[in-house]
Amino acid sequence: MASKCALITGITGQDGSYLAEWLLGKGYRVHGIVRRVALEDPDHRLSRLKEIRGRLVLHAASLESYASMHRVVHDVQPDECYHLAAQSFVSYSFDDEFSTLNTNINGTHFLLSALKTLTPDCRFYFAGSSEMFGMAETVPQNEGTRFHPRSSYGISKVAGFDLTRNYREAYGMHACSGILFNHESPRRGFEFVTRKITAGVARILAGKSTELRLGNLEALRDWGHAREYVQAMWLMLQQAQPDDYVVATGQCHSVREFVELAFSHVGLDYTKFVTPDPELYRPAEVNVLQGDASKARRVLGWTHQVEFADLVREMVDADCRALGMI
Ligand code: G4F
Repeated sequence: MASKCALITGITGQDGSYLAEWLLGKGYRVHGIVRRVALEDPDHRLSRLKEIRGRLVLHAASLESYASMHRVVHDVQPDECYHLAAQSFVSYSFDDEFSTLNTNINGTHFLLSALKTLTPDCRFYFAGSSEMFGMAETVPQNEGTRFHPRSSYGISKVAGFDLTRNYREAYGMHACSGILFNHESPRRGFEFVTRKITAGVARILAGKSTELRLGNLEALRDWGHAREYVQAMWLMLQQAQPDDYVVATGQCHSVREFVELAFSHVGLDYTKFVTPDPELYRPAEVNVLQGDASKARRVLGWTHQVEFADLVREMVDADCRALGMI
């Protein structure tokens, strides 16, 4: 039997790179959609893919253009499509609501529409987010918890979730959403708080910096390891029936706990280096996110393995290693 073909949007990011590795390991032919600038600056923009670059087929295309999505789907004829690309930084979505809504909602819609027209049997994964829960009524949150997004990013993800469910119900597509809680790794972008902290710790240890400016330290998040979360995406598309799943560890910690552990791992006291910066507070914060992944555990057989403290230590070690500190 011929190997399956997967198409990944957002393949250059943290999740895309782990997912591509996972699918290659399963014998898939893996295609990815990237921005044209990424192909022109591969050392920088394709850095997470450097080990596997020769085994991937990359297509330059824009999520903002239906014609370009149509062309890629037509050329690739995927069996499975993982739609991970998005403007995914919540803070930035307050600075530019228009481009966040435009890219995230239209990108999902264009892709679903192209798949429905050209490859209606293709299985589709949408990267939903715990940000959809926002100011949630209950803790922990599961698939039945009402959405109350607190940013245009969260709103765009609710729209993508609804589009995905609608294509499933209206056109019979095997379309699933993963409602993933925060997931991190040494490949995380520097704009997100976990990597900002671990990179900051390494710079302070290396004598390249003396302070780390942070916003709300009391926010609570459910942090897992991204390498494990992409396996849940794949499992969703292997089920006979399409459905939506929360993916989370079920444990939550404050940003302050993350900071304290990251600094203490290298023998530093965070109170000497962390400076609160009101500019970094969000106009509307999501205070508590904690997921209940019992459905994913029951149906997919998925459960997290990497615990919070190990995740923090792995990220700090990786950033220290990159600066030659260990
Ligand atoms: O790391 P963050 O920027 O992640 P956030 O907003 O929770 O969103 C991430 O996870 C979502 C899944 O739930 C994804 F959908 C989304 O795409 C993204 O990957 O911020 C985490 C918390 C926030 O409460 C924020 O206010 O950290 C707080 N924080 C405190 N100081 C900070 C900072 N966040 C950032 N980015 N930078 C700070 O200096």
